[in-house]
Amino acid sequence: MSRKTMKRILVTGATGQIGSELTMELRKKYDGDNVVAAGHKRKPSEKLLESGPFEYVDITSKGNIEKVVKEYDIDTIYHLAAVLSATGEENPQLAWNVNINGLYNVLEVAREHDIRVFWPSSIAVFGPEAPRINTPQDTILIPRTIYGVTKVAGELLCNYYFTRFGLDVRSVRYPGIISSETPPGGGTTDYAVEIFYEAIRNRHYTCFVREDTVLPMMYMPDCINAALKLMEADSSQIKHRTSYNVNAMSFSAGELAAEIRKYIPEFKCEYEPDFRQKIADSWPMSIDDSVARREWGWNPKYDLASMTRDMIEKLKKRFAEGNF
Ligand code: AKB
Repeated sequence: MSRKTMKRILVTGATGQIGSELTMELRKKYDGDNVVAAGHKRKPSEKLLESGPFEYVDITSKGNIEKVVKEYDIDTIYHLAAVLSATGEENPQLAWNVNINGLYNVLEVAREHDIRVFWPSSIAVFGPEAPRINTPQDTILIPRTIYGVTKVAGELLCNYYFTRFGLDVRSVRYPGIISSETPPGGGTTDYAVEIFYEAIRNRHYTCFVREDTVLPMMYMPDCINAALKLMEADSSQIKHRTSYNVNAMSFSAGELAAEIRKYIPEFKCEYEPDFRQKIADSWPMSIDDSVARREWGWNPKYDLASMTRDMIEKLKKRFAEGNF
């Protein structure tokens, strides 16, 4: 493939939970040299550094983003750098600055350089006024967290850039993401990942939400597939330029602990809810994603049982190899 037809991709937040795995997947698909990983605070892994270019980018600086875009002749950006819900409540000013000014800078650079953008929104756009079961694609959005506020504002900004400037920006509303490679940081749904690490390491976990807390979740392979599938879809299929609901599974913290106990029978989970309980209680318990299924063929593969089996297998292997 010539350089012109080959994609030249920038991934912001490439050292994060989703970014680290998405970058490796994109490098497999488009060659390492064509996928620039950009991080800021977290140290990049050896794997990330060895498999393609890495750049330090502060997304609150438009100049920083533009420099990398020009240097590598970028035509696609996966903009994942963000402050999540729990950290956002501890520092709302930081959440606004990173999530809103960062997205604005990316959209401006994309507009000026004719770049396709993927940006993740979240189930955090919904607040207590929205139906909590099978939350529809289009419904009332009055989030109670600053993270949710930045996601609603971000969705509107993306839609504006599409209708006003014709910018090809695409988005999904991710639920909690479960993965075995890079731990999440600062989210309300982080317990659904921590519980696996602690179950394998210590046979014990103190969960920061109640046992009966039900939230929508998704396993990393489906999370990556959602981004790739949406970005590969024909423009005419993408009727929603705010963001798409994407669902995979819903379970309570207690149901997750019970599923893990099938593999680690002595595992004990206790529940000590903290400030994150209130955030979880304001979010949907399940999501109606029929619009994404219909318009661009979204179809998740993993449920609670298959995700848990795979997580335990992968983490046990990593721990046995001393690789964590
Ligand atoms: C969080 O918990 O903040 C995120 C999310 C649901 O967007 N994982």
